[in-house]
This record gives sequence, C-alpha cells and structure tokens, in this order.
Amino acid sequence: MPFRDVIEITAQGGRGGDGAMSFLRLKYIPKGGPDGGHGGHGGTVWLEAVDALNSLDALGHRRTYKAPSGNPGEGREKAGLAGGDLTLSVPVGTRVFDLDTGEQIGDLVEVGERLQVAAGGQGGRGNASFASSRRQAPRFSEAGSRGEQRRLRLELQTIGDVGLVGYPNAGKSSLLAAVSNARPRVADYPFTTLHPQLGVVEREGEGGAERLTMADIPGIIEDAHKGRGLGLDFLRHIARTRLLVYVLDVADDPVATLDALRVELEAYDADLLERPALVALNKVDLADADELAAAEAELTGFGMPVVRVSATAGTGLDDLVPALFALLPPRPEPIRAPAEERRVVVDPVRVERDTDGAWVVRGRELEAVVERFDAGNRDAVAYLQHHFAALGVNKLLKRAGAETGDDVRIGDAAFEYFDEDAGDDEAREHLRTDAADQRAAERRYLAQQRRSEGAGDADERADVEGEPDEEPADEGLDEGLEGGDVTEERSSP
Ligand SMILES: Nc1nc2c(ncn2[C@@H]2O[C@H](COP(=O)(O)OP(=O)(O)OP(=O)(O)O)[C@@H](O)[C@H]2O)c(=O)[nH]1
Ligand SMILES: [Mg+2]
Repeated sequence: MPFRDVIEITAQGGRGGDGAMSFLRLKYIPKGGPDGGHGGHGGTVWLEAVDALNSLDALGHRRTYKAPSGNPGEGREKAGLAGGDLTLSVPVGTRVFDLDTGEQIGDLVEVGERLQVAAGGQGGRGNASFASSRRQAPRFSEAGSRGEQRRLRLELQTIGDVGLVGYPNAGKSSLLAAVSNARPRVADYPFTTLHPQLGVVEREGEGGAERLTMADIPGIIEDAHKGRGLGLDFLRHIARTRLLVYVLDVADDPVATLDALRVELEAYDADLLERPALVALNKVDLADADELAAAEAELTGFGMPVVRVSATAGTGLDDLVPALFALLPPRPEPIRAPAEERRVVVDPVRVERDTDGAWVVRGRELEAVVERFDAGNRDAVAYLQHHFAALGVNKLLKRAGAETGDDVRIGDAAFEYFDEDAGDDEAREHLRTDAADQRAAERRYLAQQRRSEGAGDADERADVEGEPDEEPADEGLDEGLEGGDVTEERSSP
C-alpha cells in the first residue's frame, strides 16, 4: 500500500434545508396563518486526530467529503431534521492548510483533537417567521444556505521527540529496534525503510519510568535535495523533533557522510542544523580500534557528543539512551492563538457593468442573502429591500450610472433597477399600485381572520391602518430594486 503523508481534499458542509411555505388549513379556518417551519442545518465536516492511524492513506481515495444536507421545514411550524456531522479521522500530527489561501488552519497534535473544516449551511426560515403586523401572509420562505466549501491540504508531520537521520543502510532501523518497542524492517540493502516509524524508548528514572518517542525515517543520500533517492520529503517527519541523532556507519566515511547529511538538512530547513544533536557512530563491532579512534577524533570537531554503538551487538546502548534523555530539550508549551485574534473579513459590495449592459452587484454577504430567496417572488424581493438598503446597493448603482429599467444581477438572481429620485412617475405609480394592492389584500385577509376569531385585536388594527412598525421599510416603494415576475402561489421558495 502506498504511504501517503500529504493529500489534498475538498470538504463540503451540508446544505441547509429550505424553510417551508405553508399556511394552516383547518376545517373551520379555511385560510389560517402562515405556519411554514425552518429547514434543518446542514452537517459540518470535522477532522479528528486518532491514535490508530499513521498515514493519510485512508482519506486519499476520495476527493470530496460532503456532510449531509438538512431536511426542509414542514407545515405546522415543523422544523426539518439537521444533517449529521461528518468526522474524518486523521493521524496525530496532521497539519491542515487552506489550499486557496495557503494559510494553516489547524494542527492536530493530540489524540481526540477536533478541527472544524467546513461549516454546514444554515436552515432557511419558514414563512411563519416572516409574518409581521404588516405582512401577515408572507408567501415566501428562505432557502437553506450552502455549506462552506474548503479545499484543504493535509500534511502529516510525525510527532516524535528524537529523529534518526542517516544514509541508507547505516543502521537507523536497527537502532530503533534495539532501544525502543518498535520492530521496523531491517535488511542489508538501501531504502529498506519506506515510511516513518515511531518507537517509544523507556528507562527507569528516579521518579519512575521516563519515555521519549523516536522517529526513524527513510535514508537520505547526497543530492537528495535534487530529488535523488527518496528526496527530502520525509524530513517533514523529523521537523517536529527536538533532538536529532545522526546515525553513521563507522566503515562508510563517517565524516564525509555527516557533512553531506548536514548539507541536505540545511537545504530542507536551515533551522534543523540549530537543533540539539548527537552522533551515534554505528557498527563499531566491525571496525578496528585505530579506525574507530580516528573517526571519533574527527567527528568531535562538529561540536556534538559522539556515542559508539553497535545496534546489532547491543554495545554502547547503555550510553546512548541516557544521552538521549539528557540532551532532549523540554517540550515547549503549545502556542495557541488567542480566541479574540479573529480575522476581519472585508466584504465590500462592488458594482460592475457586464458586456450586455446589465449591472452586476458583487459581495459575498449580499450574494449569500439573495441566493436564499426567490427573486421572482414579489414578497421575497420586498423583504430583501432592507438588506439592499443596509449594504448601500441602490446608492452604489445610482452612482455607477444605473437608470430605471436597467437589469441588475446579484449572483444568479435578476432584478430591475428603479431610481426613486428620478421622478419617473410611471415607475413610481406602478410600484405604488402594487404596494397598495398588497395592503388591501392584507386588510381583507385580516378582516376575515378577525371575523373567524370573533374578536379583534386593537394593536393589530392600528398596524393595518398604516402605523409604522419596527421592521425596516420592506414594501418596495422607498427602494430601488424590483423583482421579476410575480409568482402568486409557490410551495417552495
Ligand atoms: N555488523 C553490524 N551490522 C549492523 C549494525 N547495525 C545495522 N547493521 C546491519 O546493517 C544493515 C542495514 O540496517 P538497517 O537498520 O536496515 O539500516 P537503515 O539505516 O534503517 O537502512 P534504510 O532503512 O535502508 O535507510 C542490516 O543488514 C543490519 O543488520 C551493527 O551495529 N553492526
Ligand atoms: Mg531503515
């Protein structure tokens, strides 16, 4: 099975369920009030670090991971079921990057740690929640919003305390096997080890058992940074270690080897050379005393401790293990970004002119709101007006030179621009009539409801007669965008 420690996937939150458009129908109340319930929220995609994995293979088979959508709302104010969350297991040590921004959005270093990578969409509101004293029979509801979509790069960076670095065949895996609980493959040919291995080294200290983890990686050769051998990619797995052990074969020109290894490490990340390190001069069982003494003398010139060992004969391990514990720097406190350090997202609304003469209004927030309503539904468009006003859409259009009757596109929705200051009497009259019609219809509806309920409500009546209420202007007269064709009755937004 191929070992994958870097993968690219797309995480897609579930879509929110649509809000319902429904009116109560009972035997004796032929035209009851709006009772469309909310749609359920879409599921969220999470990553969770687990102990049982040591590669990203399991996630590499698919490109996109999508959480379930929320269910639509129903009549009688029944909310739709939320989509369940999708949790993807990753190995401990997985770093998560946003592929589009390059930004690191998380680093899962502990078992059980979770990271939200794509939020589910919001459920749409049912028409019941758009009812107000002036709009008692809203014939529209809100569509669920799309779930967040994020292209991700996952990079496994093994979490270990000590990293073994050396040429192929130097005896790194033999050493890991000799001092830890790991049983890696050992063989008399280069590149036996093809992916990182972790082992736990334990010793009895004064205060009880002490442990450290040791990472063995594939061998590195000269010019690995030019892609020779397995390249430098596996150095990623020692990047987090706090102590490096250069494993050198005493019979294989150890000084030149150490020089070459350090050149390769520097090419990957110069910081690696600053890290505490020691030399394990291996296979001493095969060397004669003079050869050993000469090698050791030269190696001390690098300024790090040199320990003579034989991984297979077990010599020197009693010196090596205490040296590891002694030289390992303490684990730094994890740096967590303070919660208040939130990013400020600037989302300006922009107006552009398309080649066909239509105005295109762009803005993430604006497009997201518009997307959730039916632009062909007059009630919905009237409701949208206060969003347009709040975001300055009409002013922007006017400043850009839009004229009454021009086409305006926001996302996939099309509107017609109406300049309320231009003195276009015809357009004004047109809208005024619509609004008046609507109010008359509402009045009839209310009167009917009052009759069926038997008693009237003073507040309600006052509102119908034109008292201002707390909602922003939403009847289309004072604002400049008008919806397309009016759809009289729709069962969904
Ligand atoms: N005589 C002797 N042989 C050793 C010693 N250490 C390792 N070997 C042998 O050297 C060969 C390579 O050992 P490995 O542990 O697989 O070497 P490695 O550095 O992990 O090699 P790669 O995984 O290919 O990079 C094996 O045949 C080992 O038995 C030692 O101290 N003395
Ligand atoms: Mg090996």
